[in-house]
Amino acid sequence: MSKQKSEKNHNAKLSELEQNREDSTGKFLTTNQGLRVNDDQNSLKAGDRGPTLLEDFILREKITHFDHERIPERVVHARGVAAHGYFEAYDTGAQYSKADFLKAGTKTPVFTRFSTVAGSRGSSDLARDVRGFAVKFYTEEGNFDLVGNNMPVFFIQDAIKFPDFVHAVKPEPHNEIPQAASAHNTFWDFISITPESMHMIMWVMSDRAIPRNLRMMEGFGVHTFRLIDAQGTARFVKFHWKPKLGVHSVVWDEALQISGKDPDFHRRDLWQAIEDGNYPEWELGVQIVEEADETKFDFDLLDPTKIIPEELVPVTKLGKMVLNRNPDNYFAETEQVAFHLGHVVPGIDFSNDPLLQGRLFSYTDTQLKRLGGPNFHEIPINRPVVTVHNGQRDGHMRQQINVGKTSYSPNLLNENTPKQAKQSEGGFASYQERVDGNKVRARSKSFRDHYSQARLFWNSQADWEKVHIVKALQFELGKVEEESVRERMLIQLAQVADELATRVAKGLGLEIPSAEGVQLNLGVPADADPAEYQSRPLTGKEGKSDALSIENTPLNADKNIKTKQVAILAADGADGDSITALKKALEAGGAQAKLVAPHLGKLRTGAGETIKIDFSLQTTASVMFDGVYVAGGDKSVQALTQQPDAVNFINEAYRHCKPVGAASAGKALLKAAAYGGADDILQGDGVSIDDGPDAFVANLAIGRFWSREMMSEPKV
Ligand code: HDD
Repeated sequence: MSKQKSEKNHNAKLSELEQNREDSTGKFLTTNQGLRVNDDQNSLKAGDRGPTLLEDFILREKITHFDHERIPERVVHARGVAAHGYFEAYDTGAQYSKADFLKAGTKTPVFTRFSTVAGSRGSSDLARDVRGFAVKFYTEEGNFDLVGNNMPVFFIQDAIKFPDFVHAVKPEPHNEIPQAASAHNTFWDFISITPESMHMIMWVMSDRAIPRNLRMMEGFGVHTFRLIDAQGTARFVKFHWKPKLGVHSVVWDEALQISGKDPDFHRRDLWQAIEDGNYPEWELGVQIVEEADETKFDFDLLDPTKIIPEELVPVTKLGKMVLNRNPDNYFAETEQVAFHLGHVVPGIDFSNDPLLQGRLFSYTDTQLKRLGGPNFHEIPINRPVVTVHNGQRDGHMRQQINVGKTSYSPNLLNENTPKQAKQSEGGFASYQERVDGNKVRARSKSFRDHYSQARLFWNSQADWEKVHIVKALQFELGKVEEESVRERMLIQLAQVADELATRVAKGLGLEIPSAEGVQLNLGVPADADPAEYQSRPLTGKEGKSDALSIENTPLNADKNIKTKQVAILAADGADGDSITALKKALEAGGAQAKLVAPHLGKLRTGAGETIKIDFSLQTTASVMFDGVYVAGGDKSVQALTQQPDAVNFINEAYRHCKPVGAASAGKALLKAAAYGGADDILQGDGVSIDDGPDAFVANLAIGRFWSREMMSEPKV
């Protein structure tokens, strides 16, 4: 590791990792035993045309290690990307939690991993899916892991259903198709008879499931947790991560294309933003509910398919997270990091959410398989920044050399140490919740409201968001081969909102069937009366919650162009001044301009200057950018109109509702790209024909122009 990189954005965890970093620059090649290797090109043979000798320990060591390079991928969340950074506490948290890392001004190193859920490690970033959002805080009291998602609810209410749910969404077992996609029979079969999933389905069918990048999505702890203050008072909380850049998504057609053009789109974006110094930031917040208020809502705080609407309980910000350094090695850090909900510190505790309770088992168990044994906490990325002392010993790959004779307690040979810590000394003591109940396998009646928050979500969406949800469902159910599954889904959607079901049904060419006789899985134990488990009927009071709509996220209020990517299309003969002026205006606002031309290398402007080209039309596409601008210069524009890729570039950007701009000569390319009336494109919202950059930059700040989609796409 170069000294410069290892010292960049330094924190306690990064310096702790220093002892494990290896840098081969300028060094001799050695075996794993440190022996210098003289010939790494040829195996040891009996004569230069003879057989290889078993004696060749160098060959054997190299091949054996290679043969064992792979470990099992995560059973879910296999594809991910991660970064280092820090969390800095505001002065708000200490009154609710005694956790050391929430004391005002405390800076704690973090390692954050984002992931898709269903796809395998080599799948595409742009699958329609939930995104994992897992943060490891290396606090002075030990590691705290907040293992959440970018959606605030989950598909199921009880962890015992997790394997069923995952088996349904994963590729089908007989042919392992489709990869990283929920658009298939088994997923929708399961969902169509599982009403508790309907709220989550609304989120997954919304644009939240196809983020523009990982820096522009929210995160949620999902479950209700507890914060415990210095006096021992507990309060229920829901954790939220709010991105500084607001919430942004792509459209489905874009997602499909990005999956082919750059399957690493999100991973690349995060990496590049950090390398460019555009450090992503989120604020951590909590919704706080006093214990006395636990039952005052018309949903159960322990039910992970429910949110607490922000209108009922606002989010109190506790601090901010900044990701400011990429890992040095993907496998060592991003692949080997092991998160677990049960990694908590004093001041944070659990609730009885049955999904949370099951997760408390699953995460350590899965690491034993994935990382191969009980010492995975010793892997550098998983080590806390504080020292570890206990009587646990041995196991595969043990790193720690425990000195002394005692690995048991009580002992007097080592003064009964390591010793227990009092709470005043930082010892963790579980919150003493009073629990009194019969041992039952059952689901609380308070969990039987399956539809009202799904409807709340639907009601809260802007018109364009509703269009996207309808289209997503038409796509997903359109890929389902069994008509009975499609029909059952229409019955489910009709419970959420008639309008939703009717619009989806139109695309499927189906009528909404009667719900009579459909056997739903309502979590009924074999000996119970199904009537007792019926979903609670909607009350008609579902209303709206502004925070649920992407349209209302902070960036959309505070419009800016920070970190947006713009393609400037040009060919030889382009007007260099129009390129320079736009670049300057974009960079002044924190956006990035890339010059895209028919060929790579240098572009020769009309005035004879040369400008470096960033991408050829072959190596990029409009779906990689937030907006497209056509440089001036008749010769350049004429050349571009002859290039199908350039015409397509504009056509797609327009279709995806992005800002499209052109210097006045560029009109010709826009017209060539128009579908429908050739002049319509010039009048479209968010289309600017202007020799100066101002109008284009203003449109870029707005983002997408959904009115175009409403006009040009088939109505759904
Ligand atoms: Fe999980 C990984 C988030 C329910 C069992 N989960 C995993 C990761 C995230 C989540 C972000 C990836 C961590 C990483 O980057 O390494 N999981 C969630 C959320 C859930 C949830 C927000 C619901 C609120 N998970 C859930 C249940 C179970 C699991 C109910 C099992 C009963 N999850 C796992 C796992 C994984 C995992 C099998 C796979 C890899 C790993 O743990 O380390 O144990």
